[in-house]
Amino acid sequence: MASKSNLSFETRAVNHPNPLVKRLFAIAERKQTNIVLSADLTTSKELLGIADSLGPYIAVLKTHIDILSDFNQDTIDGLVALSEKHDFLLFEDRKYIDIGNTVQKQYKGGVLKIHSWAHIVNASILAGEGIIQALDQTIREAGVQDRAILILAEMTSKGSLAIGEYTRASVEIARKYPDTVLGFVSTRELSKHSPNAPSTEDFVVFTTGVNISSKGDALGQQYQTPTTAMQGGSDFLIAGRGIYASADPIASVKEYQDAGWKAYKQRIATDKP
Ligand code: 5BU
Repeated sequence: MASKSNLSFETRAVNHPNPLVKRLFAIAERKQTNIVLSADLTTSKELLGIADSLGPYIAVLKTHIDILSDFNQDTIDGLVALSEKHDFLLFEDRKYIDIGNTVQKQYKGGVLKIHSWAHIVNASILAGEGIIQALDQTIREAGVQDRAILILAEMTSKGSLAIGEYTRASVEIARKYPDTVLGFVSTRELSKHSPNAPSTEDFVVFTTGVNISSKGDALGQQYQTPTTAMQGGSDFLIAGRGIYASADPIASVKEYQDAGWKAYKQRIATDKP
């Protein structure tokens, strides 16, 4: 069994081969937070405003850059400056899903130039391994140390077909790209009971659909709490409306930060491999 979730981020950082994961774990320990803010705001002013005010409490800022009505280079410059100011990584939730050749163009180019600023992107393996090969190649060609991929292995929406064989194949493909695939977007730890797992394997689990006070929304979203997500082997908790749409986003982000960190501390104190 290759579960690393009973170990502290600090210990995992020491042994982890990926420099971006080392940096992510170091940020989490330094700021005592495993919160990923899903900042689904639709103007640059709102996005940069929330990133600045909540930046001190988060490890990663997750964007949907294509929902901005006024996207421009200043938006990117602002995000990069805030990620340095507050010490968080940028994750563009682009969910690439196409043939490798197209995805390379979408990742590197267009108006969004996602590779130039997002530390982390995610992709579905519905189209096969070529998509991961394409993103991996782009990252290697650029020769940078701080770009990586999450495979979208499960989804939180009702009726999601990202289950079963699709999820198993996500893990198998991730294993082939240890330098650039840092883990999964999934509702729980996936590789723990896998018979093929090498003992050094340490995928990072990002979990969406985290909300303290709601069970879901009217369009199929399904939530779990920070505590249940952490008990299921999640490492980083992605929360959006539960934080930014609350009456007091700073109080809310602190509440999520406390809940996530407490559950993390409990897990490393009690969980056994
Ligand atoms: P919410 O406001 O906390 O419901 O936002 C959830 C965010 O996570 C939103 O940006 C979604 O696009 C994203 N998401 C998700 O909700 N479920 C998934 O399975 C994946 C992403 Br992958």
